[in-house]
Amino acid sequence: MDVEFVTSAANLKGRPERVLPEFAFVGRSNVGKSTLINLFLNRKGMAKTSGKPGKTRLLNYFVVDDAYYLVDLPGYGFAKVSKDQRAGWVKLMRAYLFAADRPLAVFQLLDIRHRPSDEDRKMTDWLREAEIPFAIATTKGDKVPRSKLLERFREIASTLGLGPETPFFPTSANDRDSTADMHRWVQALLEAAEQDD
Ligand SMILES: Nc1nc2c(ncn2[C@@H]2O[C@H](COP(=O)(O)OP(=O)(O)OP(=O)(O)O)[C@@H](O)[C@H]2O)c(=O)[nH]1
Ligand SMILES: [Mg+2]
Repeated sequence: MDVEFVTSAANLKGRPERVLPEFAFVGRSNVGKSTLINLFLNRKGMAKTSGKPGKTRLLNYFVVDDAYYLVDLPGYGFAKVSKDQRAGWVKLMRAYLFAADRPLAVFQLLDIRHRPSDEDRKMTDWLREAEIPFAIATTKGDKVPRSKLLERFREIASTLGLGPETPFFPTSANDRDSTADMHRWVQALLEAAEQDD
């Protein structure tokens, strides 16, 4: 897999000039977006990760195999933000998700250990409203015993009102194979998009 960092955009105007299908990663701060992007790309330091929430504040673009972008989006639910920062985030996210050339699909990340927050639910509602295909990717699978996984998935699905049509990708940063199904989903969407052209 050929991967390159392209650019960090503070707004829609800052998106890369070259238009390619985009797969965006959304989720609360610290959920593990940057970590999962690195795992998916098999590149350790590609997306900057941090123990402190709020690390990713821009739209960070990575190009994969000259074919599509992965976009690391700023997280939400970070307590230490001002009203203005929060409003700026909402504006940027909605502009991005509802743009004419919006992402081809979105991975919404959820920490497997926690019940989705009100903000997670709002994000799912936006994705439905924008009619963007989305999948749930759970993170930090290593922190939950296998015997509890099914229970965790059920709670997530019921809290967010997800039906069986929503793909569910359980991942764990210590298990690179856990992104295999995400790769397959990306390829399937790219092929379907090509046929639509
Ligand atoms: N144990 C474990 N820790 C993880 C996993 N995924 C992420 N982490 C840790 O969670 C913390 C946050 O990860 P990031 O990838 O920086 O989170 P982020 O969602 O990009 O955060 P922001 O950029 O602040 O929005 C880091 O300390 C990671 O090492 C996982 O699957 N298992
Ligand atoms: Mg990040």
